[in-house]
Amino acid sequence: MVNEAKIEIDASSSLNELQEVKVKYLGKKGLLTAELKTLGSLEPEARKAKGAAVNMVKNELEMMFEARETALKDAELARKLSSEALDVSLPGIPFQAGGFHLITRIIDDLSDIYRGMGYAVVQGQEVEDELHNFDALNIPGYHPARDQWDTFWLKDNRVLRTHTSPMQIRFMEAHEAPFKIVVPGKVFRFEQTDATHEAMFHQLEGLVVGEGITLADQKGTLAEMAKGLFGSRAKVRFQPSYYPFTEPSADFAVYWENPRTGAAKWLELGGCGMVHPRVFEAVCKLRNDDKYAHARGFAFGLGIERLAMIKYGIPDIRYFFQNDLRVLRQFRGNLD
Ligand code: FA5
Repeated sequence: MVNEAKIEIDASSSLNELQEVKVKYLGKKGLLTAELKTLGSLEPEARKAKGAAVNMVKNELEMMFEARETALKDAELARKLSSEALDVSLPGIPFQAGGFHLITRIIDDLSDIYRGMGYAVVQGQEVEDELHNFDALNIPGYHPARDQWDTFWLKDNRVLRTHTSPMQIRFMEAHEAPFKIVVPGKVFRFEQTDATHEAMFHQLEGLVVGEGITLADQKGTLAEMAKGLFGSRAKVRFQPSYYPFTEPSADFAVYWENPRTGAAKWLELGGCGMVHPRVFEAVCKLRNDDKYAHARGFAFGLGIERLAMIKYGIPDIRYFFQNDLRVLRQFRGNLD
């Protein structure tokens, strides 16, 4: 029986087949079990002898089954391993790394420069009321400056803010002097778009209020910003200008040498000036106290797209917002 079983065990090529052979010999109705059952009818002497013989066969069969089972399992594992093998030397599947938009990166850079000078970076709201966008900034309804800042009106007389300056009012309503803040964010204007004008663009507003603040502090601050943005040789120039909410007012330009072309030029960045007393008056009215009645401070506002266009040689402001990845991908790495 052992020889026959060995042939069948060796011939079984899977664990299932082996199990069938096992049942045939060792199962409840198996051949060996049948032999064991005959023991009862034998004389004690013969039973003892046959019992021992049958047990030996049983042990031998069990060992053979176990050995074959191990061999089949090993073979199965080897087959699986080779079919599921992973070639770690193959190149990986490439994926596109994302990146921040150039405008976001410039806002981050500017915020860092101002944080370094002790400023807080605060956010305003994009939908404003007429009071904060115009009236409290000394731009009453009849004022011609309203034309310059024509914008999108909502049905309830609110507007998409035309500049970040309304945050001057909101911040002073809720905070005490002295303080230094910058406010980056989106602004909106009813513009005929062209290469240098968009209907939505970004500004950075600055406001410093405290005792003894002068226009010299304003100039020093902007010069520091210019050095942070354009390198230690950058300079700042003021030109007389007019804004209803500052007096005196100036437009400021930065002198910058382009490291790629070597060309140097003045670039207009934005407006600035000492906060107009009427702005402080409006704040006192809104706060219902006189804490800002004798305050002094300076304010400035600059256009972020214009800055980016000149620094990075982008010829048309509309490129920023057309989602053309060929434009945007150029600015994923180091900026300078
Ligand atoms: C203002 O908006 C004032 N609030 C700035 C200010 C703040 C002055 C505080 C004094 C004190 P202006 O309208 O000039 O000013 O806009 C400021 C800058 O925004 C401009 O210098 C320009 O860089 C940018 N800008 C203006 N209009 C557009 C436009 N349509 N598209 C892109 N950039 C623009």
